[in-house]
Amino acid sequence: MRYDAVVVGAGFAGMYMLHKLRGLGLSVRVFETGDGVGGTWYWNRYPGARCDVESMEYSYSFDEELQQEWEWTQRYPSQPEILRYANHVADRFDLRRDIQFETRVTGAGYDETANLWRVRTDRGEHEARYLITAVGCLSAARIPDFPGVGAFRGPSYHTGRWPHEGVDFAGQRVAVIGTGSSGIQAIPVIAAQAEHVTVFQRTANYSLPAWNRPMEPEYAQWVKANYPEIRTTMRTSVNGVMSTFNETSALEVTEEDRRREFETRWAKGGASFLGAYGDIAINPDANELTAEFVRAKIRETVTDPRVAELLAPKDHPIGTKRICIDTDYYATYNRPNVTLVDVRAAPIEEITASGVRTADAEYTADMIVYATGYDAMTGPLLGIDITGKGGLSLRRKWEAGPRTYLGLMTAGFPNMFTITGPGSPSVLSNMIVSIEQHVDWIAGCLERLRADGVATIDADPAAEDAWVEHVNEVAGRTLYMRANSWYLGANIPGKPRVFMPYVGGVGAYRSRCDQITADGYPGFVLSP
Ligand code: NA7
Repeated sequence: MRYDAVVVGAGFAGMYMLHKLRGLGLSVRVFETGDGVGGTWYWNRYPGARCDVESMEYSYSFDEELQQEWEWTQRYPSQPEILRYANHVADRFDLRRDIQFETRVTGAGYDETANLWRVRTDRGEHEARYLITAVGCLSAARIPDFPGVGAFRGPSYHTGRWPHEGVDFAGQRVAVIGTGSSGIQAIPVIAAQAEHVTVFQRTANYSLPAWNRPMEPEYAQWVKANYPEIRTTMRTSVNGVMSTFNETSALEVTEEDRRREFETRWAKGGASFLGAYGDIAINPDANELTAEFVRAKIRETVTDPRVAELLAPKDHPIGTKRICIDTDYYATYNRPNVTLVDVRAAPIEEITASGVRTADAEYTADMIVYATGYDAMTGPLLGIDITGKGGLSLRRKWEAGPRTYLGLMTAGFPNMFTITGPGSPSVLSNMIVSIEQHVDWIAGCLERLRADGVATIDADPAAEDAWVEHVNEVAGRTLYMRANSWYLGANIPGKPRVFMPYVGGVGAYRSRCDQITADGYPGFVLSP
């Protein structure tokens, strides 16, 4: 079949892109691997899965009635609630009729002569003028290649591919590998049900309390009444959220003032803690003061000093790996049925038929939960065999790391857009804010191309080089480069060490994109 646009993925990005393109009168087909909408929130059904952005902010802003009618029940939305919301949006805007579920896009090649994308799926081929990827940044789930992964006798699960029917942990000895956001959310919930949980930690992570609670109706009402200003604040902020970012340096205030500020933000809960001072992300001393406050909280909470020391992160500055937001994470280690194993000291050597063997011990388990993360940002895109002009493959082009202009296009792949691609602020922000901005920009661009009779748009290689350099330069001014994070691809052996997201902030990024539109798309090559 031939369409004006093919969109890959029916998560929040793909759904909104479909809605916008329909509004332009384009014929659109969305292909989605899962059998429902929701993307990340469709796949991540592990116990405790919850968004780390507050619900009133983690929602679409494009439709006034939608944002007024939907009622969130908790301060931080749980996975089932977000999935209900995604389904509500799909129903409300009648999206499903243009989404083909249970269909994986396996490849796409640009046909220069016909100026068309030929899109291959596991259920047939299609053609489209525009190819728009809405594949998510954290959707290529990854289990490390431990020897013996297949040898384990019991069931094993990756948090990002959780069975829809759920998992019963009662009476089970569960091994959990990984202590990123997913592990930190799942461990307390699993520990409350299982006979025993053994947590395998390679890197201690900083986690802040969520203090999740039912939504206060007055608060929801206040936000709804003030959405126009609130959404503007979010869109022009650094991270796409409403919370206040204090510009003062942590080093300019007295110890007493600092403690008060940290305590206030800690008591409030959530990631706004990191907005306490303007230099936490850039000044090592300011960062260390912040990190030490969190370590002290961990030591206060965890009763066994040896365990507390293992949990207190020391090898990377706070905020340089995605901050975790938890419910009872550290206190869970006070339970008699939870054991922490340091696999930095003695790495996992093998998964055996009966459990996990590290360099110095063997741990028996009935189940293994892999909370081991993703091939982030590039993984989902390079999982598709994409070829551009002259048969250039994206895998080849990005061999030494992703290269994009604004995270929106990559030179040599005309009429292909990436929503929240590498080089955009996406994963450093409230994803929905970034998604809406990208979708609006792309839709505006397509409308303009049509009006001006432009047949192809491509990124100019020189503009792309300059953007990649700028992304690196801005990241280099921060402490982000000091952590072995998935932002840098460091979690995947052999992946090029390139800082993938843009740390300049969603507000600055938006202004730049808007300016480019206003100036007639400098940095892009338009052909009639
Ligand atoms: P993350 O944050 O990538 O966490 C993965 C965890 O798995 C992390 O603790 C890793 O340790 C650990 N891991 C990965 N490979 C290994 C091996 N080989 N041995 C031991 N431990 C390992 O993924 P999440 O799913 O938790 O969160 C992803 C994002 O989703 C999150 O940032 C939020 O944005 C939402 P490491 O730190 O690499 O030493």
